[in-house]
Amino acid sequence: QHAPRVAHGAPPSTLQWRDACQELRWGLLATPPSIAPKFLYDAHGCALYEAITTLPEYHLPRVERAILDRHQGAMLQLLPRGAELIDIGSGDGAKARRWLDAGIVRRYIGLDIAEDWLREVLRRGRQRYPGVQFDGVVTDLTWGLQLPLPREAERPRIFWYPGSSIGNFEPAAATALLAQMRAHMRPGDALVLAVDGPVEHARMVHAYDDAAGVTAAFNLNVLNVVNRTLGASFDATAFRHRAVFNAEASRIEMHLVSQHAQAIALGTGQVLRLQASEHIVTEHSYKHAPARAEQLLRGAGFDQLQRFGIDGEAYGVYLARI
Ligand code: AVJ
Repeated sequence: QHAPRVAHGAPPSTLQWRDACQELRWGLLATPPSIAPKFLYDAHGCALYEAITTLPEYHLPRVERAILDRHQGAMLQLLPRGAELIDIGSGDGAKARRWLDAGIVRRYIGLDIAEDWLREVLRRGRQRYPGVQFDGVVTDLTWGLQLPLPREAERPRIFWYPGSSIGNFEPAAATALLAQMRAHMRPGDALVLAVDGPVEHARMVHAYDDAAGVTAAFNLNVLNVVNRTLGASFDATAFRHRAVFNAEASRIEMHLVSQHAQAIALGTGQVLRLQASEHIVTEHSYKHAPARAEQLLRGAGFDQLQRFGIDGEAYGVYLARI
Protein backbone atom coordinates (compact mmCIF):
# COMPACT_ATOMS: atom_id res chain seq x y z
CA GLN A 1 0.00 0.00 0.00
CA HIS A 2 1.33 3.46 -0.80
CA ALA A 3 2.01 6.04 1.90
CA PRO A 4 -1.07 7.78 3.29
CA ARG A 5 -2.28 10.74 1.26
CA VAL A 6 -3.65 13.68 3.20
CA ALA A 7 -5.86 16.13 1.36
CA HIS A 8 -7.22 19.40 2.70
CA GLY A 9 -10.89 20.18 2.37
CA ALA A 10 -11.20 23.80 1.28
CA PRO A 11 -14.17 25.91 2.29
CA PRO A 12 -16.63 26.67 -0.49
CA SER A 13 -15.97 30.13 -1.90
CA THR A 14 -19.31 31.79 -1.29
CA LEU A 15 -20.79 33.06 1.96
CA GLN A 16 -18.16 31.49 4.16
CA TRP A 17 -16.02 32.77 6.95
CA ARG A 18 -12.72 34.03 5.65
CA ASP A 19 -11.07 32.60 8.72
CA ALA A 20 -11.58 31.51 12.30
CA CYS A 21 -11.15 35.10 13.56
CA GLN A 22 -14.03 36.38 11.50
CA GLU A 23 -16.23 33.48 12.55
CA LEU A 24 -15.39 33.98 16.25
CA ARG A 25 -16.00 37.74 16.15
CA TRP A 26 -19.30 37.27 14.33
CA GLY A 27 -20.50 34.75 16.92
CA LEU A 28 -19.38 36.80 19.92
CA LEU A 29 -21.12 39.95 18.70
CA ALA A 30 -24.39 38.11 17.98
CA THR A 31 -27.33 37.88 20.41
CA PRO A 32 -26.88 35.76 22.43
CA PRO A 33 -23.10 35.67 21.99
CA SER A 34 -21.82 32.27 20.89
CA ILE A 35 -18.61 30.37 20.22
CA ALA A 36 -18.92 27.41 17.82
CA PRO A 37 -18.21 24.07 19.58
CA LYS A 38 -15.37 23.16 17.20
CA PHE A 39 -13.25 25.79 19.03
CA LEU A 40 -13.41 23.61 22.18
CA TYR A 41 -10.93 21.19 20.62
CA ASP A 42 -7.45 22.66 20.84
CA ALA A 43 -4.79 20.26 22.22
CA HIS A 44 -5.82 20.90 25.84
CA GLY A 45 -9.52 20.71 24.92
CA CYS A 46 -8.97 17.37 23.15
CA ALA A 47 -7.25 15.99 26.26
CA LEU A 48 -10.12 17.25 28.44
CA TYR A 49 -12.68 15.70 26.09
CA GLU A 50 -10.81 12.39 26.32
CA ALA A 51 -11.12 12.68 30.11
CA ILE A 52 -14.86 13.42 29.78
CA THR A 53 -15.36 10.17 27.89
CA THR A 54 -14.17 8.23 30.96
CA LEU A 55 -16.35 10.10 33.50
CA PRO A 56 -19.01 8.07 35.32
CA GLU A 57 -21.65 10.73 34.50
CA TYR A 58 -20.89 10.88 30.76
CA HIS A 59 -22.75 7.76 29.72
CA LEU A 60 -22.68 8.21 25.93
CA PRO A 61 -19.47 6.29 25.09
CA ARG A 62 -20.36 3.41 27.40
CA VAL A 63 -23.85 3.04 25.96
CA GLU A 64 -22.50 3.27 22.41
CA ARG A 65 -19.94 0.53 23.08
CA ALA A 66 -22.60 -1.68 24.66
CA ILE A 67 -24.85 -1.29 21.61
CA LEU A 68 -22.04 -2.00 19.15
CA ASP A 69 -20.76 -4.98 21.15
CA ARG A 70 -24.25 -6.43 21.30
CA HIS A 71 -25.18 -5.83 17.65
CA GLN A 72 -21.89 -5.92 15.74
CA GLY A 73 -22.66 -9.36 14.31
CA ALA A 74 -26.04 -8.28 12.97
CA MET A 75 -24.55 -5.10 11.57
CA LEU A 76 -21.77 -7.01 9.82
CA GLN A 77 -24.45 -9.01 8.00
CA LEU A 78 -25.69 -5.74 6.48
CA LEU A 79 -22.34 -4.08 5.72
CA PRO A 80 -20.46 -4.56 2.45
CA ARG A 81 -17.07 -6.34 2.33
CA GLY A 82 -13.88 -4.95 0.79
CA ALA A 83 -15.17 -1.49 1.64
CA GLU A 84 -13.88 2.03 1.75
CA LEU A 85 -14.47 3.17 5.36
CA ILE A 86 -14.98 6.92 5.71
CA ASP A 87 -14.35 7.76 9.36
CA ILE A 88 -16.06 11.07 10.06
CA GLY A 89 -14.21 12.86 12.86
CA SER A 90 -11.58 10.17 13.25
CA GLY A 91 -10.18 11.61 16.51
CA ASP A 92 -7.73 9.09 17.98
CA GLY A 93 -8.88 6.45 15.49
CA ALA A 94 -9.98 4.00 18.20
CA LYS A 95 -13.63 3.70 17.16
CA ALA A 96 -12.88 2.58 13.62
CA ARG A 97 -10.82 -0.38 14.82
CA ARG A 98 -13.93 -2.47 15.36
CA TRP A 99 -14.57 -2.47 11.59
CA LEU A 100 -10.91 -2.81 10.62
CA ASP A 101 -10.57 -5.79 12.97
CA ALA A 102 -13.68 -7.36 11.41
CA GLY A 103 -11.75 -7.50 8.11
CA ILE A 104 -14.34 -5.76 5.93
CA VAL A 105 -12.22 -2.68 5.11
CA ARG A 106 -9.78 -2.32 2.19
CA ARG A 107 -9.30 1.41 2.33
CA TYR A 108 -9.61 3.77 5.30
CA ILE A 109 -10.26 7.49 4.83
CA GLY A 110 -10.11 9.55 8.03
CA LEU A 111 -11.72 12.99 8.16
CA ASP A 112 -10.75 15.32 10.97
CA ILE A 113 -10.17 18.96 11.75
CA ALA A 114 -6.96 18.13 13.69
CA GLU A 115 -4.15 17.41 11.20
CA ASP A 116 -1.62 16.13 13.77
CA TRP A 117 -4.02 13.60 15.22
CA LEU A 118 -5.11 12.51 11.75
CA ARG A 119 -1.52 11.93 10.55
CA GLU A 120 -0.79 9.87 13.65
CA VAL A 121 -3.95 7.77 13.14
CA LEU A 122 -2.90 7.08 9.52
CA ARG A 123 0.66 6.20 10.51
CA ARG A 124 -0.43 3.77 13.22
CA GLY A 125 -3.19 2.29 11.08
CA ARG A 126 -0.81 1.56 8.24
CA GLN A 127 1.49 -0.29 10.64
CA ARG A 128 -1.26 -2.28 12.23
CA TYR A 129 -3.32 -3.14 9.13
CA PRO A 130 -0.82 -3.65 6.28
CA GLY A 131 -3.54 -4.82 3.87
CA VAL A 132 -5.48 -1.57 4.16
CA GLN A 133 -4.78 1.69 2.32
CA PHE A 134 -4.85 4.65 4.75
CA ASP A 135 -5.67 8.18 3.59
CA GLY A 136 -7.09 11.29 5.20
CA VAL A 137 -8.77 14.64 4.69
CA VAL A 138 -8.15 17.59 7.01
CA THR A 139 -11.51 19.31 7.09
CA ASP A 140 -13.99 21.32 9.11
CA LEU A 141 -17.41 19.67 8.82
CA THR A 142 -19.21 22.90 9.64
CA TRP A 143 -18.21 23.93 6.09
CA GLY A 144 -20.10 20.90 4.81
CA LEU A 145 -18.65 17.58 3.72
CA GLN A 146 -15.43 18.28 1.80
CA LEU A 147 -14.72 14.89 0.31
CA PRO A 148 -12.26 14.93 -2.56
CA LEU A 149 -13.36 11.49 -3.71
CA PRO A 150 -15.21 10.44 -6.86
CA ARG A 151 -18.91 10.10 -6.19
CA GLU A 152 -18.73 6.74 -7.94
CA ALA A 153 -16.38 4.68 -5.81
CA GLU A 154 -14.53 1.62 -7.09
CA ARG A 155 -15.35 -0.02 -3.80
CA PRO A 156 -18.47 -0.13 -1.66
CA ARG A 157 -18.54 2.61 0.91
CA ILE A 158 -19.27 2.76 4.61
CA PHE A 159 -19.68 6.16 6.25
CA TRP A 160 -18.94 5.81 9.97
CA TYR A 161 -20.10 8.69 12.16
CA PRO A 162 -20.00 7.58 15.81
CA GLY A 163 -20.11 9.49 19.10
CA SER A 164 -23.37 11.37 18.46
CA SER A 165 -21.37 14.35 17.21
CA ILE A 166 -24.16 14.90 14.68
CA GLY A 167 -25.95 16.35 17.73
CA ASN A 168 -23.75 19.46 17.55
CA PHE A 169 -25.44 20.46 14.28
CA GLU A 170 -28.76 22.28 14.15
CA PRO A 171 -31.30 19.78 12.75
CA ALA A 172 -31.48 21.40 9.29
CA ALA A 173 -27.68 21.44 9.05
CA ALA A 174 -27.54 17.83 10.26
CA THR A 175 -29.90 16.76 7.48
CA ALA A 176 -27.85 18.71 4.94
CA LEU A 177 -24.63 17.02 6.07
CA LEU A 178 -26.24 13.55 5.95
CA ALA A 179 -27.57 14.34 2.46
CA GLN A 180 -24.01 15.15 1.35
CA MET A 181 -22.93 11.70 2.56
CA ARG A 182 -25.91 10.20 0.75
CA ALA A 183 -24.75 11.87 -2.48
CA HIS A 184 -21.51 9.84 -2.26
CA MET A 185 -23.34 6.53 -1.84
CA ARG A 186 -24.76 3.87 -4.09
CA PRO A 187 -27.12 0.99 -3.34
CA GLY A 188 -25.32 -1.49 -1.08
CA ASP A 189 -23.32 1.24 0.67
CA ALA A 190 -24.09 2.11 4.28
CA LEU A 191 -24.04 4.95 6.77
CA VAL A 192 -23.57 3.95 10.41
CA LEU A 193 -24.63 6.90 12.54
CA ALA A 194 -24.79 7.18 16.34
CA VAL A 195 -27.40 9.52 17.78
CA ASP A 196 -27.98 10.27 21.45
CA GLY A 197 -31.56 10.58 22.64
CA PRO A 198 -33.30 12.22 25.60
CA VAL A 199 -33.15 10.41 28.95
CA GLU A 200 -34.03 11.43 32.49
CA HIS A 201 -33.45 15.15 33.01
CA ALA A 202 -30.92 14.91 35.87
CA ARG A 203 -28.93 12.24 34.06
CA MET A 204 -28.59 14.45 31.00
CA VAL A 205 -27.59 17.53 32.97
CA HIS A 206 -25.01 15.66 35.07
CA ALA A 207 -23.49 14.18 31.91
CA TYR A 208 -22.63 17.77 30.92
CA ASP A 209 -21.89 19.08 34.43
CA ASP A 210 -19.88 16.41 36.22
CA ALA A 211 -18.94 16.40 39.89
CA ALA A 212 -15.20 16.50 39.17
CA GLY A 213 -15.56 19.65 37.08
CA VAL A 214 -13.92 18.23 33.96
CA THR A 215 -16.69 19.46 31.65
CA ALA A 216 -16.51 22.88 33.31
CA ALA A 217 -12.76 23.00 32.60
CA PHE A 218 -13.41 21.84 29.01
CA ASN A 219 -15.98 24.59 28.50
CA LEU A 220 -13.91 27.37 30.15
CA ASN A 221 -10.83 26.37 28.12
CA VAL A 222 -12.55 27.67 24.99
CA LEU A 223 -11.89 31.19 26.31
CA ASN A 224 -8.14 30.51 26.12
CA VAL A 225 -8.62 29.38 22.53
CA VAL A 226 -10.45 32.63 21.75
CA ASN A 227 -7.78 34.71 23.51
CA ARG A 228 -5.04 33.03 21.50
CA THR A 229 -6.91 33.18 18.19
CA LEU A 230 -8.15 36.78 18.41
CA GLY A 231 -5.76 38.30 20.92
CA ALA A 232 -8.86 38.82 23.08
CA SER A 233 -8.83 39.44 26.83
CA PHE A 234 -11.31 36.96 28.34
CA ASP A 235 -10.73 36.22 32.02
CA ALA A 236 -11.87 32.62 32.53
CA THR A 237 -12.31 33.20 36.27
CA ALA A 238 -15.05 35.73 35.48
CA PHE A 239 -17.24 32.97 33.99
CA ARG A 240 -18.99 29.90 35.33
CA HIS A 241 -19.88 26.73 33.41
CA ARG A 242 -23.56 25.85 33.10
CA ALA A 243 -25.38 23.00 31.36
CA VAL A 244 -29.11 23.29 30.76
CA PHE A 245 -31.57 21.05 28.99
CA ASN A 246 -33.74 23.00 26.56
CA ALA A 247 -36.77 20.69 26.45
CA GLU A 248 -38.52 22.49 23.60
CA ALA A 249 -35.54 22.04 21.27
CA SER A 250 -34.53 18.75 22.95
CA ARG A 251 -30.94 19.78 23.37
CA ILE A 252 -28.36 20.26 26.08
CA GLU A 253 -26.85 23.73 25.95
CA MET A 254 -23.45 24.57 27.42
CA HIS A 255 -23.16 28.15 28.55
CA LEU A 256 -20.44 30.35 30.04
CA VAL A 257 -22.18 32.65 32.49
CA SER A 258 -20.69 36.05 33.19
CA GLN A 259 -20.15 36.47 36.94
CA HIS A 260 -20.26 40.26 36.89
CA ALA A 261 -20.66 43.10 34.44
CA GLN A 262 -17.59 43.15 32.21
CA ALA A 263 -16.22 44.54 28.97
CA ILE A 264 -14.00 42.17 27.02
CA ALA A 265 -11.66 43.49 24.35
CA LEU A 266 -11.91 41.18 21.36
CA GLY A 267 -8.48 42.19 20.09
CA THR A 268 -9.84 43.92 17.03
CA GLY A 269 -11.01 47.19 18.46
CA GLN A 270 -14.40 45.61 19.15
CA VAL A 271 -15.61 45.15 22.72
CA LEU A 272 -18.08 42.59 24.08
CA ARG A 273 -20.09 43.94 27.02
CA LEU A 274 -21.77 41.42 29.29
CA GLN A 275 -23.99 42.04 32.29
CA ALA A 276 -23.82 39.79 35.36
CA SER A 277 -25.56 36.45 34.56
CA GLU A 278 -25.56 37.06 30.78
CA HIS A 279 -24.13 34.05 28.97
CA ILE A 280 -22.18 32.91 25.94
CA VAL A 281 -23.45 29.74 24.21
CA THR A 282 -20.63 27.28 23.47
CA GLU A 283 -22.47 24.13 22.47
CA HIS A 284 -25.82 22.68 21.48
CA SER A 285 -25.96 18.92 21.86
CA TYR A 286 -29.24 17.67 20.42
CA LYS A 287 -30.91 14.64 21.97
CA HIS A 288 -32.89 13.10 19.13
CA ALA A 289 -35.50 10.53 20.10
CA PRO A 290 -35.68 7.62 17.61
CA ALA A 291 -38.56 9.19 15.64
CA ARG A 292 -36.58 12.41 15.21
CA ALA A 293 -33.36 10.63 14.29
CA GLU A 294 -35.25 8.70 11.64
CA GLN A 295 -36.77 11.93 10.38
CA LEU A 296 -33.26 13.42 9.96
CA LEU A 297 -32.15 10.37 7.99
CA ARG A 298 -35.26 10.18 5.82
CA GLY A 299 -35.00 13.92 5.17
CA ALA A 300 -31.49 13.26 3.86
CA GLY A 301 -32.78 10.64 1.43
CA PHE A 302 -32.13 7.40 3.29
CA ASP A 303 -35.09 5.07 3.11
CA GLN A 304 -33.75 1.82 4.51
CA LEU A 305 -33.16 2.37 8.21
CA GLN A 306 -32.33 -0.01 10.97
CA ARG A 307 -31.95 1.10 14.56
CA PHE A 308 -29.73 -0.75 17.02
CA GLY A 309 -30.10 -0.03 20.71
CA ILE A 310 -30.30 -1.57 24.14
CA ASP A 311 -33.24 -1.73 26.54
CA GLY A 312 -33.77 1.32 28.67
CA GLU A 313 -31.48 3.59 26.64
CA ALA A 314 -32.45 6.31 24.15
CA TYR A 315 -29.06 6.16 22.37
CA GLY A 316 -29.36 4.66 18.91
CA VAL A 317 -26.92 3.40 16.30
CA TYR A 318 -28.59 3.63 12.91
CA LEU A 319 -27.60 1.69 9.83
CA ALA A 320 -28.93 3.63 6.88
CA ARG A 321 -28.91 2.63 3.23
CA ILE A 322 -30.37 4.05 0.06
C1 AVJ B 1 -18.42 15.20 21.02
C2 AVJ B 1 -20.34 16.48 20.48
C3 AVJ B 1 -20.57 14.17 21.07
O1 AVJ B 1 -22.16 16.67 22.72
O2 AVJ B 1 -21.84 14.98 24.02
C4 AVJ B 1 -19.17 16.37 25.80
C5 AVJ B 1 -19.20 16.94 23.29
N1 AVJ B 1 -19.59 18.39 25.27
N2 AVJ B 1 -19.35 17.06 26.93
C6 AVJ B 1 -21.43 15.82 23.23
C7 AVJ B 1 -19.32 17.21 24.75
C8 AVJ B 1 -19.60 18.29 26.61
C9 AVJ B 1 -19.96 15.73 22.82
N3 AVJ B 1 -19.81 15.42 21.36
